[in-house]
Amino acid sequence: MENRDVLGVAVIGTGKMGADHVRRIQQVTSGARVVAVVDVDRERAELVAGRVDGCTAYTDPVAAMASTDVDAVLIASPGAAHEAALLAAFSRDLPVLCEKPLTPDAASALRVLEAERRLGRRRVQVGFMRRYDAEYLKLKSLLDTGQLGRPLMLHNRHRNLASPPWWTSAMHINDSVVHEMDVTRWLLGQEITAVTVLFPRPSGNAPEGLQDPQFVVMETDGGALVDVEINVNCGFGYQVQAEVVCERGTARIGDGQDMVVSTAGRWGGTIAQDFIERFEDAYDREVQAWVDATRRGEVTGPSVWDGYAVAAVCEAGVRAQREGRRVEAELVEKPALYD
Ligand code: NAD
Ligand code: ISE
Repeated sequence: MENRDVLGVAVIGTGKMGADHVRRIQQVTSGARVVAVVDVDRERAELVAGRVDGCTAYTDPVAAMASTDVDAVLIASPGAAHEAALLAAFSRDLPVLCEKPLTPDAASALRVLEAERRLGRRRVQVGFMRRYDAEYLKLKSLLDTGQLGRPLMLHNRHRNLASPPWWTSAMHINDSVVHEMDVTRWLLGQEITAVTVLFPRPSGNAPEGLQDPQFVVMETDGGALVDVEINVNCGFGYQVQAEVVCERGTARIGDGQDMVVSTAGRWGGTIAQDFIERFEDAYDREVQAWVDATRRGEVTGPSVWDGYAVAAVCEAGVRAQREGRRVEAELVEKPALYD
């Protein structure tokens, strides 16, 4: 790989995110090209491969990784398929960008962590892409200056237009709030120690039987309190907002006011309709950062430790939902590889 000018990437999973990453690598990212795509749905893999010159379609990730054209792997299959793909990439010592969640539970995340530790060096950047969003980056820089004093509370609103038919109440945590869990640890530099989930009366927009919205409260080892309104059938768009309350002030992002139009006695703007639109720049920056680091022979960004820590907090969150009580999150000791 070090001898090639352009990184040859295999994209595993060519659904909504995978297909968008293929487009991104071909049209936006510099220093990389897609040489292989993999999907258990052969037609889907062939459709996406057909859009890219010199790209081969596979149905088996291991076969794609065996190709000498492949220098690096982007995993965008569903979370349950990530562990097998990660371990296959480790066995060929290939660098990986793995979409969130690292894996669906703490035990499998720990297996991945142990496998990477045995390699003796980091190989994986985990796809917690809020860390690459311009507004989140600005918020993080401000907090890091210490001008506002210590952070006391973090309020988050995470709203999706509508949930797909297969959505479950646990997915509010594992699929959506997983982002705020990472954001909390990264923005505040603190670990999450306990989770409580409260349920307001379900929205009439939500499918029958789905607990939506939910209100998640997290505690941190630095004494901060974090809340997340997760509302996956808000009906009006895709909104992700965060406000940090510090000792000497507050800072808020995500209001999306890049242009305000006044006309006919009203003023207002537009609301993004999905994550692809809202976080387009963040995905671009995330993938470029991965390609650049990989070409330098480095691994940067969210680590397998971050993926594991969030998986452990998710597990606490799902138990908190089921058992209707505050549940503490437990982490193993952090290996030196991730200091
Ligand atoms: P999707 O269902 O649209 O696509 C998944 C694709 O993977 C499908 O085409 C499916 O056939 C294929 N697949 C299933 N098992 C596979 C396997 N073992 N090997 C290869 N391909 C397999 O899902 P999506 O919305 O694109 O989500 C994919 C990943 O991206 C998930 O991890 C999800 O959490 C993540 N995601 C991240 C964001 C973000 O904002 N960062 C947004 C959406 C999804
Ligand atoms: C999706 O998988 C994502 O990661 C989006 O960023 C999130 O907003 C959405 O709720 C998830 O389903």
